[in-house]
Amino acid sequence: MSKNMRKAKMKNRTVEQEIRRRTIISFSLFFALLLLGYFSWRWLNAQPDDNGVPKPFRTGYEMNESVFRNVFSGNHLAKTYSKDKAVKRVRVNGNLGLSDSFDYKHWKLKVVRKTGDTLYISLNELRTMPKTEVIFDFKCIEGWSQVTHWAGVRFSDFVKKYNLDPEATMKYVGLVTPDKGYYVGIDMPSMMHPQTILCYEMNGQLLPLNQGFPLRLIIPVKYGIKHLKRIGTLYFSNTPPPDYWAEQGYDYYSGL
Ligand SMILES: Nc1nc2c(c(=O)[nH]1)N[C@H]1C(S)=C(S)[C@@H](COP(=O)(O)O)O[C@H]1N2
Ligand SMILES: [Mo]
Repeated sequence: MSKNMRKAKMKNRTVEQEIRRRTIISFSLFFALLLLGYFSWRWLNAQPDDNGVPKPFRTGYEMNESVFRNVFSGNHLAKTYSKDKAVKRVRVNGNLGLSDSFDYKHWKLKVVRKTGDTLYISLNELRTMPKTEVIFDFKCIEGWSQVTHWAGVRFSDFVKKYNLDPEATMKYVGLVTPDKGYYVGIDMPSMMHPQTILCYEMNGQLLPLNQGFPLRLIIPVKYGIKHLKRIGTLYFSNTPPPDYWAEQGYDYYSGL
C-alpha cells in the first residue's frame, strides 16, 4: 500500500469507523496491561520467600539499605545541642525487659568475646574511663522526640580498652537485658560511630532505674527502639542478632 492510498483509506473512514478503531486499540492495550500485571504478580508470588516477603521485595529493600550505608559514615554526626536545650523531665517509654526482680547490686556488664570467653565489667570500672557526653534530639518511631542529655563510655573507646578489635571486625553487636525480655541487634558501623555510648548518666546523674540503670545504649544515629535500657549481655556476631521490634515487623536497621 502506497502512502497516498493509506491516506485515502483513512479519509474514507466514517466517524463511527474511527471511533470503533480507537476503542479496539484502547481495549487491546488495556487487556495486554492487565495480563502483564497478572503474570508479574504470579511471578512475584512464585519467587522464593525471604524472611516473610518474596525475594524481589527483600532485594529492593536491601538495595535501599546499602545506598544508605554507603552515604552514611562516621564523619556524619547527628546534630547536637547545648545543655540548656535538654529537657529536665525526660519521657519514659517502654519497660520491656526491665523486671522488678532485677538485682542491680550484683550487676556487671557481661561481654562475650569471639572465642566464647566472657568479661564481667562493673559500673565503677566503666566510670574510670573517659566520659563522653551527648546532647541530641532523641526520636521515637511513635512520633515524638526530645532533646536529651546523656553521658557514658564511647563504644569505640570501650573496644580499644578491652582489646575487642577482633570482635569489632564482625558485622553486628547484640545487646540483651539481664532478664532477656528485650534485645536488639546493631550493625557494627553504627556501634563504632563516635556518638554511640554505653551510657550511665542522664542530666549529669546516674540513670533512673526505669531509664536503664546501671547501663543503657545511646545511639543517636538510630531511632529510640535501638537504645536498649539496662544492658545485661553484649555480644558480637556476623549474622543479624535477634531484635525484638524487627520480629514485630519494624525495620531492622532503624537508622535516621
Ligand atoms: N529494655 C528496654 N529498652 C528500651 C525499651 C524497652 O521497652 N525496654 N524501649 C525503647 C524505646 S521504643 C524507646 S523510645 C526508648 C525510650 O527511652 P526512655 O524511656 O529513656 O525515654 O527506649 C528504648 N529502650
Ligand atoms: Mo520508641
